[in-house]
Amino acid sequence: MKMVFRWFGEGNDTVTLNQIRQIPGVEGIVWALHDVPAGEEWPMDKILEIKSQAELAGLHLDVVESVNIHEDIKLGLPSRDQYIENYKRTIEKLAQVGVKVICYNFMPIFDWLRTDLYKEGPDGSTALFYEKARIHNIDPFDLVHQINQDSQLTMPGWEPERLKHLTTLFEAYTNVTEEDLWSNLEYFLNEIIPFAEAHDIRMAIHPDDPPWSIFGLPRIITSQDNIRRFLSIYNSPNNSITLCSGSLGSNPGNDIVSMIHEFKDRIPFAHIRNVKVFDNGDFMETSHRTQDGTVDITGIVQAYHDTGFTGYARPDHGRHIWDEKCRPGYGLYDRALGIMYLWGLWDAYARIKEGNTLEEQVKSI
Ligand code: DNO
Ligand code: MN
Repeated sequence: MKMVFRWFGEGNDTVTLNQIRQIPGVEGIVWALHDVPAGEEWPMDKILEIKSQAELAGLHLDVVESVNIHEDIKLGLPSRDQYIENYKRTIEKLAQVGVKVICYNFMPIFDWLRTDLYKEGPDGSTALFYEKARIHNIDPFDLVHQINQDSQLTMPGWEPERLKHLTTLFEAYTNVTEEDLWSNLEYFLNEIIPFAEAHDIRMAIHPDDPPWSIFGLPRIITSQDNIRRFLSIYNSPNNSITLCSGSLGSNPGNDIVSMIHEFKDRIPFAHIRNVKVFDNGDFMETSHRTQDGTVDITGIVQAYHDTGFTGYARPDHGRHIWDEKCRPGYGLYDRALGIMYLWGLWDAYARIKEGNTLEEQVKSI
């Protein structure tokens, strides 16, 4: 397991590279050019700027999250071909600087969705929260407005520029079914995966967050069955997944441990985090500790260990603790604590394995 940490870039993140390099076992940043709109080709000079910043801090830049997909590709419009061309040009450049994994998602209009960015927990910390009843009653425009007001920094997927066109976007999706989205995804994969293969880059789709339809928009990367279907569309190690335990885990019906065993050769990138799911369908992001939420983080780390996981992992989101002022879900403290929990479990399993081997050796004498 190679530990990495998401960084939003100089001036766009409250966490610094020097802080990141001091978290035990972190070797690289997970990055993106957040100011380049979805669909546009990434400029090489900006890519090189991040490369030199990361290298100066002794961190690699193997993982990009995300190169976002233009809505026209998800909608299957004729203009998608130009956006797919741009995507290929970006892949080419990322390969040149040594990128190995590109995370992306195929969710219509929105990326992750929550109703509160700073919901207070029993211990006074705050975290991202999803209130089912509110989602059913709120107008998407009001939600976008509220989220953008509450967050101090522009969040990926919620760029005001893009969301200004919300009405047009919703209209465009009126008759788009889940099957349409599957076939538009297939078109994208047939174009992109051979290209990614040639450039030695693993494309890793992120599951939908939360993994169900919202505001009537189709969502398809939601379950073990659907991930199986996704992987079979294009059978190649370069067509792979970012297994996000928190996104999938907000549906308690999803068995992440089973997914790790089934999809083990197709997971170059793991997001490991916990959520607490309530009986009424609400969920709250929690600390990484298994007992604090509904997701079996202990079992998940064990499954990665047992399957010999050598990919990249990051703690994904964290709570906001110790009065930290940070990007929602992306503070330093709780994510660093999360990493230490993951290493604790990982190192313990490694020791148990070693122990067994020694025992076996003793037995065989
Ligand atoms: C949620 C986060 C997401 C993720 C994007 C990937 O779990 O990891 O914001 O970054 O959906 O494209
Ligand atoms: Mn995630």
